[in-house]
Amino acid sequence: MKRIKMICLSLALFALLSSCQSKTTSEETQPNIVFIMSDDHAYQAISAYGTGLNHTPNIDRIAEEGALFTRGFVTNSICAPSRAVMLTGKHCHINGKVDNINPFNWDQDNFAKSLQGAGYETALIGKIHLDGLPQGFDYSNVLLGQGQYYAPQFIENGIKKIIPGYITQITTDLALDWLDKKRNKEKPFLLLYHQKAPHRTWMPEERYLGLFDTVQIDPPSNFFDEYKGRPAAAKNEMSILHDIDLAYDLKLLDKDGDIKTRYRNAFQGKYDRMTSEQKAAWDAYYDPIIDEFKSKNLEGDELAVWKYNRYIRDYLSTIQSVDDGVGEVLDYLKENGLEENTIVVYTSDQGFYLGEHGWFDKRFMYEESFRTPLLVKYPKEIKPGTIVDGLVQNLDFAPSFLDYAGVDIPADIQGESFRDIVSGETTDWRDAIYYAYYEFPGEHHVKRHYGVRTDRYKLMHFYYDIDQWELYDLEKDPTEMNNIYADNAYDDVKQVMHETLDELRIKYGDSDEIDQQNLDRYLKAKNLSK
Ligand code: SGN
Ligand code: CA
Repeated sequence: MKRIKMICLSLALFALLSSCQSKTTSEETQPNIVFIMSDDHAYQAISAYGTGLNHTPNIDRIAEEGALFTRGFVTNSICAPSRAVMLTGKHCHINGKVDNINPFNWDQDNFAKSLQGAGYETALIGKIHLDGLPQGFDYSNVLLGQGQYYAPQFIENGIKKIIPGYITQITTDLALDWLDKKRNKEKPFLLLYHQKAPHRTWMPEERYLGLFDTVQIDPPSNFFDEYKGRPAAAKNEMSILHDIDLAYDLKLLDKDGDIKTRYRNAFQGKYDRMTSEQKAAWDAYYDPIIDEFKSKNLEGDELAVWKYNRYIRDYLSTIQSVDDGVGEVLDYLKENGLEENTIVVYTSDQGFYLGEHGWFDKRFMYEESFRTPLLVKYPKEIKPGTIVDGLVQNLDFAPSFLDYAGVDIPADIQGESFRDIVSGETTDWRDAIYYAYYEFPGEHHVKRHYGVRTDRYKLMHFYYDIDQWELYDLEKDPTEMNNIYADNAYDDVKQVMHETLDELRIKYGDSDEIDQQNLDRYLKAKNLSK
């Protein structure tokens, strides 16, 4: 009798232990998901990535308590398409949102709709940059288009209103308000908390004006790139020296009107949104900089480095407010007993150039804009300090969230759940990723291109009004200065990379015909002909 009791006890214990270790997600344990996305936040500007540019203690907490992805990428380095990929788990040429111009079809499936159908309470707060009433969300309070740093216009469940204050704090307050007061606390929740910052025109919050002024920041080693062997990189409008606007981007809106620039009036409109107190703080900071600029008469390299410093200081200052918001949300989860069962993700809609190749902006498949920061924590399942080196893309968010929630992943989703590589359950993962960028002719003049990246190599094809292939050995040339496409020593690599690219285009259903249709649609929307 005693023996039978012992066996029963052991069996019960075994069943309990194996249920704890299994990855299945039952309804009672469905995790909450807080998906934080900022806009144009380069991984180089997150201290967890170790570049030393700035200090982001709250974003870093996510990696300390969870996982840091060292190879997070997008499929198309531009805002609205990136968000469409994130929502649908499908490449742009499949979900239809290939550029910032044509509309997004909200009627198609997205992972928020699936989670809603599975009993989740869902909300979307902040920037989404996809026109139309968001579908899949019980509550939405989104920015109108790009949004404004000061006194931004929001659309709450379809109704527009201007909210006074600074955009990043407002977005955080709205997120906290939904978490605390608006959601149904009986249900698991999905919160998309999406910041506009640090998007152009990098307007800092009053309290962070001048935060980086005590340090001289050196531009990256390839800041004075001459684009040898890379004609597509040579022809665009992303140069800090030539294209950044003194008034619009660098805030040199002098009261005398001496500094006349192409976008001065546009920046005046942004400045005019501030209250008189905000303007006073702003002027107290920028007026002496304007005087300094006028008195120095800088030229050439000196001017380029000066502009770089103005740009990077404002950019980093806007990130400090984003980091504060992350801290407030993490604290809320902790203080309300939600920490253990909540997945928190921090990412950006793509990366950004912080002076690499002499640029600001993104769009290219070169590393700094192709890559995006990605940090994920989920105390129940992810060990603190986990490093994930697999090639992950924004394509993988939708299936991963559904997987964590124990909801079926629709068969037509093209991404893959990263859940098992994060937990360490498997190392079996893809070895190549596909990229395509379409917005040309367009702002910043980055040519249409597509390509493939493996762990070590990258092959890209620029087309439309150019026919240029580029190949990089990322191990030997991490800053992509040396196009080795014509180097015979890499003939074998080139062949394998071409084959891999062809395979991926077939796998993801991309083709020249589909591209032509998208091109026609784009040119029509922009009233252009080839
Ligand atoms: C705006 C910016 C561009 C930026 C695009 C796309 N100009 O048009 O510099 O490349 O957005 O950015 S601005 O004068 O309006 O700031 S995206 O992240 O939204 O795709
Ligand atoms: Ca963006």
